[in-house]
Amino acid sequence: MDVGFRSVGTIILTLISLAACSPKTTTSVFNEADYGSQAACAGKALQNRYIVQWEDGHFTVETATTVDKFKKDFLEPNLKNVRKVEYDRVVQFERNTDIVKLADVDPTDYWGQDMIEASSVWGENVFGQNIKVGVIDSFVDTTHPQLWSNIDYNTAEIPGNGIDDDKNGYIDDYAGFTFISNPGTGTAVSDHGTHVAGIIAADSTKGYVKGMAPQAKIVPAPFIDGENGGSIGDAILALQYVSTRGVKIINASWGGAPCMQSLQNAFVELNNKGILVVVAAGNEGTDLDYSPDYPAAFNMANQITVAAGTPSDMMVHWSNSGFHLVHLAAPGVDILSTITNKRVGYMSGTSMAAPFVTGAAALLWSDRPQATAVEVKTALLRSVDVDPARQYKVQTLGRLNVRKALEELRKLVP
Ligand SMILES: [Ca+2]
Ligand SMILES: [Ca+2]
Repeated sequence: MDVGFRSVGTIILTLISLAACSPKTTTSVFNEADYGSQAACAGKALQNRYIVQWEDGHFTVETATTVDKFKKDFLEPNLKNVRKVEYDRVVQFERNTDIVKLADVDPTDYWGQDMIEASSVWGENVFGQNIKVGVIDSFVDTTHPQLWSNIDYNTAEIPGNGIDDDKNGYIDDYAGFTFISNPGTGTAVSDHGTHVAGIIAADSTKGYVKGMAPQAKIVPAPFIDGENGGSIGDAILALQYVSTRGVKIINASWGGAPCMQSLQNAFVELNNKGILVVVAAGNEGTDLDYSPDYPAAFNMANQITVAAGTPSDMMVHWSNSGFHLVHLAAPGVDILSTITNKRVGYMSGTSMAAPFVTGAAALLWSDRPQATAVEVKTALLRSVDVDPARQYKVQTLGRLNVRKALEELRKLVP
């Protein structure tokens, strides 16, 4: 199987180098044929929005009423400086149910943190100090008593005055920045982002939830409002934003992007900046090696893709898997974390498993700030717990153990 993957890679590289030698045209940077013409690319497209990557690597999202107008008014005049254009599309959260479980919640249920031996790391005064984490998700309730002190506030920005005080291109980005152009229906605010943020960095001294890295700082960059999903273009803008805010790690608990070269290019930009991206494998119960889904299946050097395990330390049936493309498992069923309106509740999904790995990476990096993203990833993957009787269907066959991961990183980075 490995040989097969390598030969596919060789063909792609050849095509790219040929394309680089040809003169650039509107058709070569914007292949409209990918729009709805391939079954694998049949994601819901947002037809009036175009993701543009410029030759210097940065991204914008452009709008136009028709594709002809876009090409004539935007693409042709800017062609020299544009590297790639794609239609924008919709992606969804990787959660198993839309419902937060509030009944039968045990507010002292730390099965996930216990299984991966987090308290052993906390016992060494390793809490994620000085590490910033980007949460690309839905709204994060920064007023939650367990979260407000662990938000990375941009103190050069005065909130709420409608002015970009620090001139970084984002107006009022005091507690992160919002990138939502595909609004949800109804009025309910999704708890997803608040729950994910709490698993990573809830302040365990201020309530029930034990965040993995309780002194790390979150940079919220919401791009999904709720049940309608969010736009890939907004996700890319959010990834780009947090990368300018000094984050070492980004949590991406969403997926379902079909054939998105732009999103992969955005991951390449993050890789160039040494940022680690932790991605939820998805909850369709499929094998990503055979039915790839993005960003989970990008397989970038700076990427970790996470499956979900149960309290009995087995792969949960709805978790996506893959011996090649999914790296490890982490707790993902009935996970206690922060939700809106100052509450706590359970949620389940690979969306909940990924932030355990994100928080573990923050712990490791705070202990070895000089480590590279690849070293942190290597330590996390080399140190998983493997039970021969019930191996996970993932590359490492095992489940996160943050105590062993820290030992491994200290060997790698003495
Ligand atoms: Ca600003
Ligand atoms: Ca301001």
